[in-house]
Amino acid sequence: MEKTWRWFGPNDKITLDMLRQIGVEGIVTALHHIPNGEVWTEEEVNKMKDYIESHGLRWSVVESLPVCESIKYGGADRDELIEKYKVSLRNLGKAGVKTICYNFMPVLDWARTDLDYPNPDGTTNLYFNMAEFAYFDINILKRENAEKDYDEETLRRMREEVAPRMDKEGEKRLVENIIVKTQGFVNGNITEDDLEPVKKFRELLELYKGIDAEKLRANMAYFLNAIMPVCDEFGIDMCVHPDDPPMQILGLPRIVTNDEDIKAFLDAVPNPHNGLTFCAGSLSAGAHNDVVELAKKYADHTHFVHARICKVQPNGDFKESTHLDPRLIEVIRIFEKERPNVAMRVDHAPLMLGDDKMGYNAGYSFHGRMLALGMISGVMAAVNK
Ligand code: DNO
Repeated sequence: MEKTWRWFGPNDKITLDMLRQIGVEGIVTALHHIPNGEVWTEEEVNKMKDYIESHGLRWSVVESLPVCESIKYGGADRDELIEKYKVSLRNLGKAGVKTICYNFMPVLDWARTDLDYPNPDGTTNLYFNMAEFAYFDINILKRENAEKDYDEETLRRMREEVAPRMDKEGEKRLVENIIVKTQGFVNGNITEDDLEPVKKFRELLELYKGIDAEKLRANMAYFLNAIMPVCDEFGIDMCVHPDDPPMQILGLPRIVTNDEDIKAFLDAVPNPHNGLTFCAGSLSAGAHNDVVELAKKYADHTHFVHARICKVQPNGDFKESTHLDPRLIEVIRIFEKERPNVAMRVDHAPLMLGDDKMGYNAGYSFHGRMLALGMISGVMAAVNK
């Protein structure tokens, strides 16, 4: 696979020159300065492409070309927004940037409750605590009937373990982690500049009243059918990112969570350009998924690989595991054999050796990811020998 790296543009503290020194071959990035829904012009696309190429690298993958909420819930302006999306795709296609990662998660992209959970060795990791998430949903967001979405044990942990240690600071931290810090930099709906993130978040949830999984699926197929002619013309591969975590949350439908879901969106729009970002990390965050089996089954439909993996506890909490987890080694073996030309990037690595002082985007440390890339590169060399 091509060794790529998610880089956040010329303002990223990690420079392209640094990346060349650590064995990165291709860049995964987006035009983060362009607001969601606006066209990526030829000029802006070429500017980014030229910048990357002037540093001896190539722009391998767009992550993400964001799909506006209105396309997801089927708003009145969705056709207009899809037309703009097609123009952006054409401009990328003309520039030769032909792998496009996107997601179809309503309102919230990925979710974590803790961004610096301490490990015994002194590094820190991302963590998802189900009981803290329930606390956010029930006590902070105050979503109607939210209790019904959690099992007894989670509610007990919430009452007995989370609530007694929560104070204003703790609640603020949960809000920041769940709907601000993990979202803003991925072109999410909420940024650090929003003064009332919870209020804004509630308004966003309202947009999905009456949208169930079936409607969301139909809207995804509508979107894909509309853009496939452009993908056919330019040879563009669309690859949807699985929902992270792969389950219904906050009363929102989620439709890329498991084997049946993946089969359903592939069957709904049977075109080789309609494919998957195989994010082993997102899929493994649900105990129902066997990532190795899924990798075998969907390798042919995968256009981009995210190398990371999670360990789920019996209570539903999950943590990012080491990049040398045996399941991830198997996943790498499968893709090296079946899809040797797809792009792969390491994802969500620990904070280590001073990373914590650098203000990197959550999950996107330098030293942690460099170590992970070293590990994955070693695995690739070994499985190919
Ligand atoms: C988080 C990322 C996601 C991903 C998008 C793709 O770290 O994996 O934000 O980029 O869901 O659209």
